Amino acid sequence: MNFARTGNWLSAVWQDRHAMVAYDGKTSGVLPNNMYNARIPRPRLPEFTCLVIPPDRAVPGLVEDVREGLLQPPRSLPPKYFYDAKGSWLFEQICRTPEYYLTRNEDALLAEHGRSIIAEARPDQILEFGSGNSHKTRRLFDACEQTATRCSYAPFDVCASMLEAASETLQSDYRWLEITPMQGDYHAGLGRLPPASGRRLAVFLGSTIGNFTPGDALGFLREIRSRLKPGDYLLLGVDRIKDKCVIDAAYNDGRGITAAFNLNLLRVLNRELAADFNLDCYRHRAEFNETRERVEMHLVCSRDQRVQLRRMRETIAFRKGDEILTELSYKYTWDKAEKLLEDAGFAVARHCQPTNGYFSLLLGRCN
Ligand code: SAH
Ligand code: AVI
Repeated sequence: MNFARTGNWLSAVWQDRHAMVAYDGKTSGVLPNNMYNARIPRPRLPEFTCLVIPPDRAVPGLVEDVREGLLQPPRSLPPKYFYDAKGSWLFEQICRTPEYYLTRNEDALLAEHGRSIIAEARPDQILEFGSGNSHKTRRLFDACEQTATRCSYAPFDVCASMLEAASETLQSDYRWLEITPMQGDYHAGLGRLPPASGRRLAVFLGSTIGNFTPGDALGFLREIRSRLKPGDYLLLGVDRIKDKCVIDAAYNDGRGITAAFNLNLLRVLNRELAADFNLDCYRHRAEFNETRERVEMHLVCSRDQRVQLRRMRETIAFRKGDEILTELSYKYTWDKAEKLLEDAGFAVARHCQPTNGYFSLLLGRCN
């Protein structure tokens, strides 16, 4: 696959979307599928500004993470830096690729079981971690409408532009929904989230839990549990172990969108650290490691090069073949997914999967 070619068309599409975003007066590239309708002027929607959630404990920032992870081998960076406005938009495009089965399978499960999930949890508030464009969460709002459940929605994400645009779009479709977008880093603790009265349904979709190591995943779900009370619920989406070819294809889509998403990390470093990564010198590599039950995603340097990080007054000497580990994406068995939820202090109330067994949607109850 020639990334230079696919990268060009993706950049053109991204710029075109942003021209329309400016036209619409919005701040992010989150627009509906039928993009070209966005050229038709629409009545102004209410505008949202994120509530910024301060860190509850110190977490390294980009400079510390780069100092710790990138300056010497083995090189790695945490995946949260993927999600600037462009990275969030690229992730949306990944979700639409035919190879990325995760989104379609989870969405189908939510469509099928959303109503019974809402009927059981009867939430006063849906609190979603890593909410992104909140697209699949619509299945829960639809179920709320069908069951006359009136709840509020608190999406929590690191990407403010995505949160604000998603909130505006949601509000236009669900006028009754009280939305409070919250911007912050969930690794920095949940202690500063605004308290909620009534029943809570915490939601963590997309198998984003797979981007945590199993130990960190358990720690994070326990932290969520500690913010909930008996009678509250957690809805968790988990990707399952399956044929390696299916997983490898999902992380190496034919149009090079995952490659562009991965490479965008270097663009973030160029912008934030006044660095001079030449994106043409790196290629995307992602493969399912069957022994470790995880996809390992890398950027591979294709020739010797020196990179300046001017804001940090550092230089990195890369050799041809050097790799940066950019993401791990753990996959679970049916049993391991349940054990994770139980070990975190939830009782498994429901566990749904499609007939192909590709994905798990688990509802955990706080007893
Ligand atoms: N839930 C959506 C999006 C998944 S992509 C879906 O299933 O499609 C992962 C999301 O988590 C992104 O929106 C990203 O911005 C967010 N995210 C990643 N790291 C984060 C962090 N440390 N704190 C808060 N949000 C984070
Ligand atoms: C957000 N997360 C669950 C995605 C995943 O599948 O690990 C991110 C992603 N990386 C490459 N493609 C999608």
